[in-house]
Amino acid sequence: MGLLFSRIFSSLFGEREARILVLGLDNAGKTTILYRLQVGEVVSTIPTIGFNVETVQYNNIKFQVWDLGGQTSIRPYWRCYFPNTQAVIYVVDSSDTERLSIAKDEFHAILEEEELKDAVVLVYANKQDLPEALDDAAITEALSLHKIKSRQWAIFKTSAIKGEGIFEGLDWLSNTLKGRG
Ligand SMILES: Nc1nc2c(ncn2[C@@H]2O[C@H](COP(=O)(O)OP(=O)(O)OP(=O)(O)O)[C@@H](O)[C@H]2O)c(=O)[nH]1
Ligand SMILES: [Mg+2]
Repeated sequence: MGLLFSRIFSSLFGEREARILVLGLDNAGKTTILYRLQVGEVVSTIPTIGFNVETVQYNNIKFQVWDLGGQTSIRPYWRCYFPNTQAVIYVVDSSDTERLSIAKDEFHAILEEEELKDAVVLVYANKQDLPEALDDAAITEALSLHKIKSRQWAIFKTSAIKGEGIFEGLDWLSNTLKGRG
């Protein structure tokens, strides 16, 4: 009985899939995060021209994770990937204080996109291992996260290099997506 129940349960809820976009300025750590999620290790990266895509099975959700290049000249192509996206992971280099206002502008431009209006937003305040990194409260302020209306969002402090915070964020994401039925 228990086995039957768990089979029915997993057939109802186990095959859930979610398409996730990982966005943020160049050098934020997006590709490092993608491979932390996928292989659980630090992989040496080069700047992404185009995209990387990997599948990550976590908490009964099959995440299809799209990691897009963040250089200025590549950002206009992000929109090609917007349709059918359930969540955006926005990665910020918390030590790159000079470019925080650009990171904020790009972030709010994403929020205004019609095709992403139903996507939940997870912000990673990355590179927390660096001494000059701003914490999550400061990044919340710098990105004006509290201005977000009618959308579920969260921010987590992460260090992709140390492997900290990333799965905590993914826990939030999977619970939030499951809660949406
Ligand atoms: N100290 C520190 N360095 C990090 C962290 N995450 C990524 N990096 C480093 O930051 C650099 C850029 O990382 P990538 O993952 O390639 O950055 P990206 O966001 O994919 O950049 P683009 O592909 O150009 O958009 C690499 O040298 C990484 O090793 C982190 O948490 N801490
Ligand atoms: Mg990259």
